[in-house]
Amino acid sequence: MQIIIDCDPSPDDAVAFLVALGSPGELEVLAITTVAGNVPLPLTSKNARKALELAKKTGTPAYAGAEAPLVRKLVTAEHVHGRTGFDGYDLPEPCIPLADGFAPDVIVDLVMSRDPGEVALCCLAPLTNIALALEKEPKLAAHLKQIVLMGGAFSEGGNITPAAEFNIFVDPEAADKVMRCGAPITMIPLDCTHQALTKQSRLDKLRAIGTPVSEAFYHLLKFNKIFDEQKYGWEGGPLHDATVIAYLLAPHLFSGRKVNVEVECESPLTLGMTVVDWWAVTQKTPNVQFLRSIDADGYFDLVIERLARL
Ligand SMILES: [Ca+2]
Repeated sequence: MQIIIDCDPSPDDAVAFLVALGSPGELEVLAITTVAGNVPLPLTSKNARKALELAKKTGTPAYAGAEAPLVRKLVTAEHVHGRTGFDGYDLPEPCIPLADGFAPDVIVDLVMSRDPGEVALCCLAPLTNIALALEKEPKLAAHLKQIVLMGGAFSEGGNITPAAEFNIFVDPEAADKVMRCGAPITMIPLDCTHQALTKQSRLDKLRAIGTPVSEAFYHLLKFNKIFDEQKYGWEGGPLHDATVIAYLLAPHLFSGRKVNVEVECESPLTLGMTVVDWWAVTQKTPNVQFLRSIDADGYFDLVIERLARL
């Protein structure tokens, strides 16, 4: 399957695209596209290239996209990932440049230059780039194989406000546009990712791979884990974004159902909340395959197995 990975690295984004790059038999990564989110755009774009260079995957182009949400001021998450977005391990400044092109334009070009149903979008960040691409090319949604995104929540509540998950909260207007676009959408919310924790035993298995990639991500994820353990009182932090790639590789690790999902774009109290009609109490057409549980051990085994190939 051909995929484009839209992200705002933070370590879990990078783990996601490295798992994809470690799976060449199943996934062909056409491009990494970056957006402002966890940290501002120059840093997400730099972190993406740091991770590509670390894994010696510099043949995969990285394109920068939107530096701010569609209509709102950017909200970032340095409180989780540190000032750089990659705190916890010093990786060298990247040598490879960004590829030439604006990410939303590149997404349109890559998808529309192929047959319908060939390319899937993997969305690991605020959905600004995707909304801009959908705006630019009205036929894009019908041309996509699918959109798989990490974002939102149902019964788990929010992680940036009591009601909202970060990726959706940062650009709710973009998320709303995506939810309504008509492409097949699979959504992996906090309800799933909060079951997938970087327990020390799992991080130890990662480190035991014994490569530069595993050593770096052991420390980067350990840095994130400290914040999450204090916040939630759990053993480990959620490894959110790699679930998107894991779903493409091993959908049997997940379960959920097709439901209607809408995004709150107005209320100051619940801005960015994903309103999930789990019990079909409305007659609204289901627009999202909403995943609610994950086999966490199977997920981490898969992630570690694929990272070991790099
Ligand atoms: Ca992300």
